[in-house]
Amino acid sequence: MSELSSRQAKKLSDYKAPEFTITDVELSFELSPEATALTAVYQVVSASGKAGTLILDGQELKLLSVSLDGQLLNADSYQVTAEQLILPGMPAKAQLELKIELNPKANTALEGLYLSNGAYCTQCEAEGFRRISYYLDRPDVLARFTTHIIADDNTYPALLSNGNLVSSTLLPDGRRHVTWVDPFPKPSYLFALVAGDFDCLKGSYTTGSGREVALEFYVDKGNKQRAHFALESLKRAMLWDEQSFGLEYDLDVYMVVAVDFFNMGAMENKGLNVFNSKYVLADQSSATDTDFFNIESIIGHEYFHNWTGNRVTCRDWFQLSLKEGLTVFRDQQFSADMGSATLNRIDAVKTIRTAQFAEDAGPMAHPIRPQQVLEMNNFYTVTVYDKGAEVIRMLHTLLGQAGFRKGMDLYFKRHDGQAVTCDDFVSAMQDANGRDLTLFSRWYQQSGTPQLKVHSHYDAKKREFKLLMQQHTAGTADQAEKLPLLLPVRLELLAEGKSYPYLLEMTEAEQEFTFAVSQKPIPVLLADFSAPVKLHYQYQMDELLLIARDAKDGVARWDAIQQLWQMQVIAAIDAKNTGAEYLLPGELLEFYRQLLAKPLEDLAFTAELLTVPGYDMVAEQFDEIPVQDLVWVLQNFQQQLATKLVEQWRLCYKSLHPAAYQYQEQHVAKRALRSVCLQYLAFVVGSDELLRQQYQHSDNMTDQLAVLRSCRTASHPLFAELMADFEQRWNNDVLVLDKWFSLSASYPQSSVFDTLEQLTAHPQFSWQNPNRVRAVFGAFYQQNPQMFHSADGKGYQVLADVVLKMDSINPQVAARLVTPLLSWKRYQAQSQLQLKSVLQTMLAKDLSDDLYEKVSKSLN
Ligand code: 0A1
Ligand code: ZN
Repeated sequence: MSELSSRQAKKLSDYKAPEFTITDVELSFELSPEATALTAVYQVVSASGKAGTLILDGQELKLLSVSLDGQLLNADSYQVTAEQLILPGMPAKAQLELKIELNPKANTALEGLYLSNGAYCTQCEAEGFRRISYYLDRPDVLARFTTHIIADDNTYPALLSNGNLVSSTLLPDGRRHVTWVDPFPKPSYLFALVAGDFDCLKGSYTTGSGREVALEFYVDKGNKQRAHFALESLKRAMLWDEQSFGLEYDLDVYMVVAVDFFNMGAMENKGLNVFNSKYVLADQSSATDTDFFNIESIIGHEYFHNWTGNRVTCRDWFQLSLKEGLTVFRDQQFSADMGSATLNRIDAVKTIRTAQFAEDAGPMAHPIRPQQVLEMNNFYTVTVYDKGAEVIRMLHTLLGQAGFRKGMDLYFKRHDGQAVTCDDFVSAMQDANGRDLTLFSRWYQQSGTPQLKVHSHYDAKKREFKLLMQQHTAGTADQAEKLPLLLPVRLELLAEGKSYPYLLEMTEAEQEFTFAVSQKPIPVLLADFSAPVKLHYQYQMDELLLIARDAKDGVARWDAIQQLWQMQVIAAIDAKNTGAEYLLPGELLEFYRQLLAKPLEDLAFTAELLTVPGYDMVAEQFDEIPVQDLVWVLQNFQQQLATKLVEQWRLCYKSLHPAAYQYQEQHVAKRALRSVCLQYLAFVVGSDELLRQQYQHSDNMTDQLAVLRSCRTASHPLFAELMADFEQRWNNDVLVLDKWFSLSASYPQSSVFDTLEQLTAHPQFSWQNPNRVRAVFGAFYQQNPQMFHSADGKGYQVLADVVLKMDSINPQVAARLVTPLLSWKRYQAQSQLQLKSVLQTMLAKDLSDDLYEKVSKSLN
């Protein structure tokens, strides 16, 4: 794997249109776990009308034969390399037939054709189709697919592929032969095949124009009851896309298959979505409110891809944000319309401020349209997805709802059925609105987090308020020089008890804005987080508290409290370093006291305001992260709030009587606030009874898990006992048991290292299943900073060993798990040395491209 040829990065600037294309594909699979026989027939056409050399992509394939226009070719008339099938002398138009043998059982990378608990399934994005057959495996080659599947009818009653089922025949030998035809030309990454024995939940949806669509959810036997919520979510998503964008579904059937073995969340294959089962299956006793929320949002996301991704797809993989940024924006708007817009926005802001800002500051920094890629799977990132969505949101902000819709309409009118670029998208927005977006396009080219510094001045005589704004983006690992960007800055001026809204457009490195106001206002800057930047403005504590009470925008109110906490963190660390005790200021306690005495109407928003920011959020403010100080300070703050307001937490908790479980906005909100109270109460003595009561008597997973989490975070003595009970209860339900795995791995005490060993020896643990590995080790590094960064470097060593082990099983998962080790430059001297050393050891091994790209970059 380490020879140079496989380490060639591809560049956006090297893009060339394909010399040959494939217009029609006919695939016939005879399924067998270790020797699936595939016959692939392609209609190949040269773009120039001339004969030439056809080069197809392929990986780890056993090629049995090649025929051209019905003639079997001699092995010396073509060439097979580790990654290509080269056919010189290809006529301008020909039919190519390949026979290939596949071993799905041996496929632990979960790309291409593999087995998940005995069911066949595929994953082809980004470059997985080349593990099924030799092909022009690039998104700008669009072909009509016909798929035949032949398999034993008893063992695999469900034989599925893209498009519409056109025939199904029982063969004399007990096998069934089905044929699927997908009328929409598509790139190979959207191909899918599934074969298995499932329970099927059926529903239907009638589109606005009267098309009857069958909806089918294929789930493991016995799980049908847990698929209802996903089915209803799908119907809501279908209706929403019609109402919001005028977009209807286009096939007779929409299928969703839930599988246990999956590298990501879900996949939008045309007409046949494949989902990680954790994003389909839910009921009140096994899933939390957050699980329900995620299911609706991901079901929406994959459905919305049918237009933004499938009908209009990407020209090349550098354009990934064309479909992903846009589709995340669409799923965020959907979720906002299904629930609380403010809370959804707060969630998105948290993602940007933690993971995305961290990515910008680390060795893998890249623009939302990357310029260079070694392994495409490494670019399914929070930058491409979530910052990509922020970029779309800024367009929405600048053009307004109606202007944005005009742009979308023009985009579909121009590009339906095509593979296009991000520039094509921006052009449609520009042309539909008669507005020059040249400067805006820089967001696609430039990586990094802009810093926005703001100073204000009030001239009482002139009654003028001035804002001096400066933007600066520091160089990133991939790009030293940066230019000013177009920043939409939403602003409220709070004065005379009123809020005056503005939308500023900053286009220069430095700009001054003047406002006529009759008294000195308090500026609420970057309301709704209108641009993905780091804002610096010297607020006073009383100003922040006022914003938290009076701003119109909910995100700004929440953000004011976040900033207040950031100030406390800095002050507390300073105090700690001088050995002094730091007490939270009275004003802040008073704000909390009042909020608890009289929660806002929106209980979920109240819960957000009452929550001390998480470690990740606080850490991102530091160039060099003082990990243990932060962990200590955040713990100390919770302890102080718990003790000083103990009666208030108790009263508030008691006032929120639980009702019979429903996944419904007000109910979710009430549980959220109740959980926040419980979390604080776990820090004070005398809460055992209350914790135990809630654990034993609640009728839903949300409330039970809240108890376990509270005990974990406060290192409460009840933790061990309740966890043992939980394990026993859910031992046979791996999806639920993953919650137990995560809680165990995030226990913030040194005993966790023994625990990790026990967890990987657990009968339900499997290195082959990404959900299990992530449940344990993802939780360990994401939710246990204290132990992951333990002074002896043990946490780093443990993760490095796991990454190496995983690299030989599933490189994609390994390359995701390695992320926290890469940003060694952000930590203190001792940790830097330890991290660097584990990375160097890793680099000396024979790594997959996935892992090599990340580790080598981090050591540059
Ligand atoms: N397109 C999917 C995400 C996805 C990407 C890659 C995968 O395997 C390598 C799987 C899924 C989405 O955005 O939902
Ligand atoms: Zn997507």
